[in-house]
Amino acid sequence: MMEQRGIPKESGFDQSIGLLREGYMYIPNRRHSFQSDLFETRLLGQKAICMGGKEAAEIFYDNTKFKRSGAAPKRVQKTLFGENGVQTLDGEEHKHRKQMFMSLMSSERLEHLNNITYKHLDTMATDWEKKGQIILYEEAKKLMTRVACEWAGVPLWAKEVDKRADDLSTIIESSVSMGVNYRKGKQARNRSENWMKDLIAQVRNEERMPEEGTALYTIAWHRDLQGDLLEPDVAAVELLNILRPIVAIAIYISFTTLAVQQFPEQARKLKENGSDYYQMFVQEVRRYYPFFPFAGARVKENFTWEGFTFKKGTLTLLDLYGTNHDHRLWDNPDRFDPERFKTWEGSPFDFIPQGGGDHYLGHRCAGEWVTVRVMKVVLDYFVNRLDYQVPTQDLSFSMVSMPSIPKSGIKLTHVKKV
Ligand code: HEM
Ligand code: MYR
Repeated sequence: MMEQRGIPKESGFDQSIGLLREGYMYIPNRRHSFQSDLFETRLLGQKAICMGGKEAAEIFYDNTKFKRSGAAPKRVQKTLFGENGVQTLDGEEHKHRKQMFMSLMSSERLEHLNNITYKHLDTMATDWEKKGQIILYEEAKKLMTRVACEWAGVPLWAKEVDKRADDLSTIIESSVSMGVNYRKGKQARNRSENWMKDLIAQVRNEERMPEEGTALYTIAWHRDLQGDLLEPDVAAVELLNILRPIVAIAIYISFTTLAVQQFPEQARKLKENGSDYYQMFVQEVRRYYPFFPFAGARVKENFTWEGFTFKKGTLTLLDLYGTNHDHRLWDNPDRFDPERFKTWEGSPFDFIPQGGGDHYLGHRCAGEWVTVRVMKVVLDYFVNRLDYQVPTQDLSFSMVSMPSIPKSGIKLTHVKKV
């Protein structure tokens, strides 16, 4: 019989405060001090397992071992995810719903996204030339709101852009918050869901005819395994599962520009080397900077791994940030080095900024290709089509508040198209 080892246990009644206090480093700090890829603690008033590393990721994305129903805290559903969306599904129902998302990610649709992103960026850059200073994160939110809506087939009036961008980014920024910010996040979600519900109803009543292949069309007409259309509030949550995270790319746009500023030697190679370097640079931005801290699931059935027993129902968090910075997987993980991706073997379990495993069969982010594509278009534009200056400012970012956003929002001056 295999020896049953105990999981290292964190003492204390509940560590939710510790998690909020240490943010992205909460799991990595304890993996380090326990010298263990997994440990037990208490979070949100219950026993929880935290784990990280390539082998842990492989286990976490094994659908026979973990499930998602009941995993996401209600608070996170009321703001970030929405209720009853793809994130909460399991089994055949999940596979079917996920296929709906992945059908939006064809190479033609990604090429279209590329062109839309370039078009809106070029229009906004003309406007930036007239301003003394811009705050890149604020501009990127508006850019990505325009891109998201056009790509998804969602109509957007020019006068609406600021309000919609504000709501969509408030949902993201308030995903881990309390008090007044949490309430603002919930209100922003409610307004956004109502906006989506109206559009879905218009499509179903044939008052509106979005182009086939767009998210609005696909989600409005999607049928579940029983052959029924999605409930209107679920369809609204899923359409927001497209719009909201596209707007979240504004954070990666800010980090990409920060990387160009912080790592001039690596950025110079963008001009010297070919398009592969853009891909590697963007991958390194996603690996290096903190964004999504961890993913959550529940143990589906009792099982034993590495001598540790995982009990049915236990909340389990997978350390995304820490796995991307695991020194056993990455040489000098705290060095920004795009060239490490030249020799990266492409494992679905070691580079997991947007989750791991398989896009179709598991919960790995449906929008990973969208994210990379948009980041590359914007990076190319900033390096080859724009001149700008970065005035003295606080370019730091928090390793505690989630999601982390560069503190100054990245101020740029003297923006000029070249
Ligand atoms: C799921 C991160 C952008 C759509 C996820 C997950 C993470 C993630 C960590 C969960 C993985 C898991 O639970 O195992 C990010 C980050 C983004 C981003 C950091 C950067 C902006 C996008 C975009 C889209 C998108 C652009 C859509 C166009 C989704 C969907 C899911 C998801 C639909 C749920 C997948 C499922 O449950 O099967 N994302 N994402 N995300 N993401 Fe993203
Ligand atoms: C998205 O909008 O889906 C992508 C970006 C959201 C980033 C939010 C990061 C903090 C969320 C932590 C919640 C973890 C719940 C298990």
